Amino acid sequence: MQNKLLNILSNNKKNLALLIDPDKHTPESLQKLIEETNKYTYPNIILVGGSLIFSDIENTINYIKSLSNKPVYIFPGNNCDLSKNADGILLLSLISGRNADFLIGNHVIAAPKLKRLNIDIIPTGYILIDCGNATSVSYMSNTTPIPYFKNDIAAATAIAGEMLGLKAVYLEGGSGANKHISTEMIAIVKQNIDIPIFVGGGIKTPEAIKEIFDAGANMIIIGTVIEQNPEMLQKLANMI
Ligand code: 1GP
Repeated sequence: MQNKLLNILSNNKKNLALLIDPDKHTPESLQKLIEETNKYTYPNIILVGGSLIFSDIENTINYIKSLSNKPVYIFPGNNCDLSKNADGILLLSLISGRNADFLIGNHVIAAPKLKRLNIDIIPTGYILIDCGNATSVSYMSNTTPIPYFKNDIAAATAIAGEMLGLKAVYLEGGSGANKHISTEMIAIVKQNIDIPIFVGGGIKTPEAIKEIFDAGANMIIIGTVIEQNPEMLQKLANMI
C-alpha cells in the first residue's frame, strides 16, 4: 500500500482527481456520480474531504469503495477526518500559513491513530493562494493566503516544503474560487521544485485543465464544477 499514489504520479504525466465533499451528496447522487466516473479512465483518483464536514467521512469512503476500484484518498480538514478503509491520505501541512495547529498540531493528535491505520500517507505541503474570494479553508485554518501575483513567495514556500522532505505540494485556490491559480505561478513553482505539484480550486473548463497541465501540474483536483454540472465529467476526462 505504501507510496501507491506516488507510484501513480510517477507513471502518469497527467492525473485528475475528483474531490467529493460528503455533505454535498445524497447516496443516490453519489452512486450516480461514481458510476459515471467508472466509465472513464479520468478522474483516476478520488479525494474525499473538505474544510468542514458534517457527514461521517468513513461512511462516504466505504460507499465509494463499494462502487469503484479507483484509489480513494482522504483530503482532511482536520484530525477527525481519518478512515482505515481509504487507500491513503494527503497529510496536509499548511505551509503558506503561520498557524501551528495546521502546520503540525493536528498531525501530532492524529499520528498515533494514523500509524495504526496503515494507509498510504503522502506528506503534502499545502499552499493557499488568494484567488479573489474568501474561502472556507482560509477561514477555518485562520491563515492568510499568498497574494495572487506573488509568484516568488509561492515558489519560495514550495522550495522550503521540498527541502523539509515533503513529497508533494498542493497549490490551492480554494473550493469554488472564481478564478484558478495563474499558470505563471504554477510554471514558476514547477521550475523550482522536483516533487509533484497538485493544483485545485476554481478549475472549471477543459481549456483550463489543458493550460494547467501545460504549466507543469502533475495532478489537477476538481470538485465544484462536477457537483454543479456532473455532465462536465466526460468533457474534462476527454481533455486528458
Ligand atoms: C478544493 O481544490 C479543491 O479544495 C477543488 O476546488 O471545488 O473549486 O473544484 P473546486
